[in-house]
Amino acid sequence: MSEFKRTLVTTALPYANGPVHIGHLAGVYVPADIYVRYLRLKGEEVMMVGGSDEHGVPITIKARREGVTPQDIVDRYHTLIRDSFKDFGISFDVYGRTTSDTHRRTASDFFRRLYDKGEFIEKTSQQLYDPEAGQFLADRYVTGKCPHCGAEGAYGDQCEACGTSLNATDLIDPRSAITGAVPVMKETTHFYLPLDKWQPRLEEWILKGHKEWKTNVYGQCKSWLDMGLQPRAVSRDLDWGIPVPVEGAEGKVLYVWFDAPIGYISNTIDLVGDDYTKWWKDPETRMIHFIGKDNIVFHCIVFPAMLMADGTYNLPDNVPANEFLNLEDDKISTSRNWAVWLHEYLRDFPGKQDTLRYTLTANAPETKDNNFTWKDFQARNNNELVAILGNFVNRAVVLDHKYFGGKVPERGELQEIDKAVLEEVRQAVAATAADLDQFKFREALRQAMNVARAGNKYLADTEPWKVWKSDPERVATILNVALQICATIAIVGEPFMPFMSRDLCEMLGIRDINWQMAGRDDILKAGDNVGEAKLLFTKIEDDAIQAQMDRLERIKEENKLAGWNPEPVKAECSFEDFEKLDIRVGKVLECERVKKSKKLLKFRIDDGLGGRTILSGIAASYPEPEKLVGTEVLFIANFAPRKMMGEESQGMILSAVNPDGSLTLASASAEVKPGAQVG
Ligand code: B3M
Ligand code: ZN
Repeated sequence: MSEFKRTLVTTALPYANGPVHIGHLAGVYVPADIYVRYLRLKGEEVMMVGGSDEHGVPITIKARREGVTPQDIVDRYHTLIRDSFKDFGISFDVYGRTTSDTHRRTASDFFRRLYDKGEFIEKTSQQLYDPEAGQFLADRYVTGKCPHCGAEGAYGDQCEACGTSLNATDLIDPRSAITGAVPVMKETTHFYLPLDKWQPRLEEWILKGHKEWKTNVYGQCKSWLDMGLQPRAVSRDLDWGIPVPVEGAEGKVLYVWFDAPIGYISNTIDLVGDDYTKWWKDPETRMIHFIGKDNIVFHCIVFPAMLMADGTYNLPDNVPANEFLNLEDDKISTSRNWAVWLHEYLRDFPGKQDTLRYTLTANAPETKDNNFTWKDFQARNNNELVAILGNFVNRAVVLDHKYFGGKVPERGELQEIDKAVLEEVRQAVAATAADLDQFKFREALRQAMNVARAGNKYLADTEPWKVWKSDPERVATILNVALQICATIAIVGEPFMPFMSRDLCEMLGIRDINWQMAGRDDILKAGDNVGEAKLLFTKIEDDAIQAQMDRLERIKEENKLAGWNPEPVKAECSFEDFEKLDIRVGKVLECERVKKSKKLLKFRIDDGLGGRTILSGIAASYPEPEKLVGTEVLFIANFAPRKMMGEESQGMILSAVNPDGSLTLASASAEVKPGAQVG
């Protein structure tokens, strides 16, 4: 890395149309933050750029639905998102927004420069148009059937079921997302970036020049390039966005994926003004884009082609894109509310940001989609952060106060076990760094935790509390070594768990940490003061986890109801056929479970004719059958008797099937004499 003087880290700009969730954190912001914190600790020059993506159709659709302006929507969510990132310690140097004046100007100038150089082609084509709304239907304004996988509800720019990126005109049976109308075709002219022109250079640059990129990223680029790049429209007929700065293009705005990546440049300008050229154009700066896998094509093909067309910018050096994080085995989805929202997490687990950062890194979806479960979250907190890291630090500090009044003790000669643990720590530190350099964050975290594991085992093996009476000098050495390891944890743990690191540094009285100190045996000097022990992590109890699982269960139920449709009506039935059925009202005299059956309840019914027994498969919906005694039910009286589980059933009790599959007994709405016929 030494041929570079500085590193510019960009993080995908989240759409300001909803809060951010654990998927955002795991895929982009936590790994990026770990990386920049690590570089800063090494003393490197680094800038971390973020911001909200405030254009695009999803924002206008949400605004329309809520009856507010798009600006209202982005103001609301930009603030919420920015605050969530701050709360989780994501250490942006700048967090901007694409509705800023700087961005409007920067993006507009960028387009104009390319236009003046003749880098666009203008094409007139037929596009989908909503005659009721009087508007062209680009991207998410149109939904229909995916031509690749057949899924319903695919968007005009992408099918979320199979991930294929689409053109609105590819959709089968398209519908306007605004009015539901069937779109018509209408002619319109747009500006296209001829990606095909850049294909040879892109191939040279990626396929030959960046074989070191992650396989998922390289593979996606290769398959795009193998398919052959096509010109791509970079303008839209919309009223929300940055106006196309060309005469005669009134009513057209820049396509959101044209303006959004320029947001990285605008936000840099917001922070450092004209000095932005140092970060964007100096070949000694390297640029790293942190993104999710659905953004790969835009960051590896489209944006680089834009930068090539301009000709004065650096290209990204690496794009360590992640796969997706699932939640409890199901795809995270904003529209289905299937997510853990960061602002809600903080309300439920105040002060536990590091636990989430830790869990998301330990399970990072680096090479394949991965899964977040609340049970795993609890186990990682209780069995790793509390039981290993927290326990070790706490023991070392408490024992130091007990035996040495809170001063770092002078150490005597090191024994084999002391040398061994210090060597183990040095190796873990080196391994952590090597993994971080290669964007392998889960493995890096495991190595960093090995420092705490080694320390914890060291205290368990040396048992200073047993040695104190016979050999206090030996205890001084042990605790000196243990406290040095604590200090290393504060350093190597900082990129991953900055809040823990801050508290631990304060406890140990160390300031101005840097990566080079990590693993050394003289970070703390004999005689230095050590503060009172303070718990770095606390246990998460079962009821807190249960509450989260219950919430998800409720959301699942709500989603089931929201997606429920009544069964289609059966084939026609004649009145004569209906009349053959003898439906009656009965009163329940007795009701109990049928032994050895999970499903069946046995009803004794007053049918006005001397009584009868009916078995019904509704036990799962009525766990307390005795409560049904005295209620009225409807039953079919003229079915032939039938044996079930060794008992005879003389009819069938009617019930309704609920969306969740449970059953509710049908009954008469007012009291009716047992035996009365229904018809
Ligand atoms: N807003 C898409 C997304 O959030 C988009 C990223 C822009 S990065 C320049 O997935
Ligand atoms: Zn599809």
